[in-house]
Amino acid sequence: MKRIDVCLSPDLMHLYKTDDRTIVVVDILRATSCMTTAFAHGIQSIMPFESLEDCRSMKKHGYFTSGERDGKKVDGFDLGNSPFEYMNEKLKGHKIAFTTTNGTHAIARSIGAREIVIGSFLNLSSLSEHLSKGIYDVLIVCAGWKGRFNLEDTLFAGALIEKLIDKFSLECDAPHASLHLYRQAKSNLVDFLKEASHVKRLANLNIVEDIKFCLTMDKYSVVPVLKGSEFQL
Ligand code: 3SL
Repeated sequence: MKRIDVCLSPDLMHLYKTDDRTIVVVDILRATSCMTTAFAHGIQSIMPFESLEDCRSMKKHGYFTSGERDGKKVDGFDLGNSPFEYMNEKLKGHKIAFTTTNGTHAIARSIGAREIVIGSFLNLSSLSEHLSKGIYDVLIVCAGWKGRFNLEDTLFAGALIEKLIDKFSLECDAPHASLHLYRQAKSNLVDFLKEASHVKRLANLNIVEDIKFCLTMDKYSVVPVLKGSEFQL
C-alpha cells in the first residue's frame, strides 16, 4: 500500500525524504488557491519564485508578474494574490511569474521531489484522483505562516487524507491529527476558521470574500504539476 504523510511546516522539510514521493504543496489562503484558479481560467503556466526581484525580472521576458508580501500586492506587479484576479479573460494563454510569502517558499523547499503538484479545496477531488492513480507515496507540505503551523493548510491535509484513506496508509501522527481536525471542522470550515491567525490577518486588510472562495470544494478539475521550472496542466 502507498503511504501518505503531512509536513506541517516548510521548516520541517529536512525530516522527510522526498526524492521518491509526490509532494502536494498547499497554501489554502491563498497562494495555491490562486494557482488552481488561474489554471482553471486558462493560464498557460506559472513559474514560482522565492525572491521578489527574480520574479520581477520575468516581466521583460513577457510574463505577468504576480503575488504578494504580507498579504499586499507588490508595487509594480501586474497582479496580487486574490483568486478573483485570476479569472480575467486577458490572462488566458499567458505565463505568470509568481511569488508569495509562504506558498512559493514551500514550493522551493519541495524541489527535488519526484513530482510536485498544487493542492487546494478548489481541486480536491481531481487531485485525489491524480494521487490515487499515481505510483508514488505522497507528502502533503503545508505552507503555514513564516515557519509556523496554520489551521487552514492542516484542514486541507485532513480533507485530502479522508479521500485517500482506503488507498494509502498513514505515516506518523501528523496525518492522523490532520484527519481528526478536519472531521471536527468539515461541517462548517468558514466558522471553524474564524479564529485562525491568517483569517484575522486578511480581515484586517479587508480581504473577506477570498476566504470563503478558497474554502469552496471541487469548483475546478485542474491539477497543476511542476514541469521543469514551471507549473503546467
Ligand atoms: O503566504 C502566502 O503564500 C500567501 O498566500 C499569503 S496571502 O494570503 O496572500 O496573504
